[in-house]
Amino acid sequence: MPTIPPNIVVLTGAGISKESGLDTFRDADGIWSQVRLEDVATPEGFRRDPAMVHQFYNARRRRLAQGDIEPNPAHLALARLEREWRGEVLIVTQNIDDLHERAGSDNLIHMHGELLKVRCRQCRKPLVWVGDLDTGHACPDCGRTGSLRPHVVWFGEMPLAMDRINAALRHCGLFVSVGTSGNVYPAAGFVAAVRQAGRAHTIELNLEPSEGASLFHEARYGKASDLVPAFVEEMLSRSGNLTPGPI
Ligand code: BJW
Repeated sequence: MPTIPPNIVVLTGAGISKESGLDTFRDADGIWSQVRLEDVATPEGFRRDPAMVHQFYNARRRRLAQGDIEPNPAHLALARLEREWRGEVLIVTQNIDDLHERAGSDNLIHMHGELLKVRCRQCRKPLVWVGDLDTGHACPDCGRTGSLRPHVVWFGEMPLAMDRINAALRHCGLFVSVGTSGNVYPAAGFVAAVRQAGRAHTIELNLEPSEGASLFHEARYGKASDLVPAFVEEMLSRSGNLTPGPI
């Protein structure tokens, strides 16, 4: 009987993009030390002051477009894993940057949305948007002015593609969490969901133990650009593409 390699789900967070030059949220120098999340990452904040929220995301969109922001070895290694692993590799990212795509990952879900898209609150259509957005812009589809908002998931809003994510978590043989602090649900609950399904080995790769660290079978601590390429090399060099732990 041929060995069937297990499907892999990789959850990524802001830590994977830190070495590409993008700020995390909750580290000492992170985004939440610069702005109040209630002001910029809630629907209430956007209703109160849309211009200020646009300014916050415009600055991040401009930063993402700067020449020095590029995928780092961790993004590139995950794209290699998807190409060379004989089972399915699904990346579920909480990040709104496009560094996984730029690294070559195809099977990717942006559960918290995408910085380079906006959507119309009237006709709900997401659109690619690379420049600045302000309250004077009209939706190119329905023509309504002031109805465009960043295509991101704020606190109190439902993350995207949850049905597909939950199905993948139930059926994977390996769950890997990279560069996330485990503070924000539902992503913070994925490891528990995987453990409950009882099939998969679980690994955390992070700079430091996350909030849910004790729930993982295995953990490695250090920079994503060191840990992820080493982990991928290890996975691909195992004969038959088998996981490191029991499945
Ligand atoms: C490195 C590194 C290196 C550094 N190498 N590693 C009470 C209990 C439970 C849940 C809730 C509750 N009250 C409210 C909730 C729900 C709420 C929530 O979780 N709140 C918590 C704060 C408690 N969640 C929601 O509201 C979500 N929706 C939801 O639950 O819907 C269900 C529902 C809706 C309505 C009614 C009923 C039910 C939505 C969450 C949306 C999160 N949005 C944001 C902003 C997105 C857009 C943007 O980017 O601006 O998403 S917040 C922010 O946090 C962003 C991130 O994706 C997310 C996670 O952060 P992440 O990635 O973990 O970053 P950090 O900074 O926290 O961690 C980085 C890690 O990397 C650290 O550990 C570092 O050590 C490490 N690191 N350098 C490796 N070089």
